[in-house]
Amino acid sequence: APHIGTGPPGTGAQLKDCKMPSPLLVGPVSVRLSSPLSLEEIRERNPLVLPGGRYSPPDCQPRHHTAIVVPYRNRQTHLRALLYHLHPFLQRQQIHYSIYIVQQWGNSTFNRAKLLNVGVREALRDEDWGCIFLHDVDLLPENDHNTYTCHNQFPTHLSVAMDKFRYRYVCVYEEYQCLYVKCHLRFWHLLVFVPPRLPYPQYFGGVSAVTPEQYMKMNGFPNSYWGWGGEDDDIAARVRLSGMKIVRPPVAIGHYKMIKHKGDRGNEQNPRRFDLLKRTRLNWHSDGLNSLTYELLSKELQPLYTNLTVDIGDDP
Ligand code: UD2
Ligand code: MN
Repeated sequence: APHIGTGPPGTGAQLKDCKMPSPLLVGPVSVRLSSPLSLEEIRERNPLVLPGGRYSPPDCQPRHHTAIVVPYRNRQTHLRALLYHLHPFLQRQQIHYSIYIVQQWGNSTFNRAKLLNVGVREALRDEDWGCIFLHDVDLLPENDHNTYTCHNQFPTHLSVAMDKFRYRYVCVYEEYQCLYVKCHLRFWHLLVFVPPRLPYPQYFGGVSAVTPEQYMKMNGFPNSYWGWGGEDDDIAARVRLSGMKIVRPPVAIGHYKMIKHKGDRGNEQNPRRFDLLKRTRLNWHSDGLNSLTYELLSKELQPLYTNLTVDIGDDP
């Protein structure tokens, strides 16, 4: 379908389709976090980014239209690091994109998946995005061959190799399902490989992507996971339950730097996550996009991102 929306100034002119792959790609980049710049400095370095954090390549017609949705509360320095790295990264890929920061209002328990639902719905009000990225604020892509576009059939999981795990692939063989067990200690991750077609959730946290069609098919994401953990496995289970599978880039390009951090106040481990996960099969039809309620308190077009402040309620 032809893209309808707000292009860059002067879209009236006939532009040639952007080349694929983009000639601007540089491959691996070293991501350093030493001195994060101010928002003003980041803005100066990205003069073609429009208010709301929108961008479209100035000299070719983009083939891809991607909204980046970031669940967020109180991570200022991470946000700056993300904007600093992501804007040039996406511009080198010559895609038309916009960055949405979905900020949970108030002190209620954090709910990542519900914020993602809000972000998807609000982003689709703005434009007919072909692809929606679900992006943690603290993950920085380290190779621009990892394109921020969607697979037309299946949801994509992008952050397959993180520095924290010495870039070990979370799923070594595509044909093997990967059971990702999060242990009681916050940063202990145990990898167990199981034969295909067993009913285990696949790892889908960090950075992942869906088309609007894929999103509708899986009834979006759960609204019922308050606090840390479980929601990513629920989303992975929905992918499978709705008849899809997860696709991934090769390990060599799915590299991410994970900003080190402690647990946040208001996002304590969710003790109900194991019980909830047992019921995904029963609940995914009724808990998700079709049961989403929230109040959008404000929508601001900041220079480098669109800020959505939202009241999503509290853990009942
Ligand atoms: C893992 C997953 C993450 C999510 C989480 C469990 C990876 C790489 N990431 O991350 O996708 O499934 O476990 O919920 O596997 N956030 C805020 N403010 C807060 C709390 C969270 O902005 O107070 C946002 C922020 O975008 C952050 C994300 O939520 O990156 C995930 O929270 P986390 O970073 O505390 O969780 P982590 O690193 O264990
Ligand atoms: Mn994190």
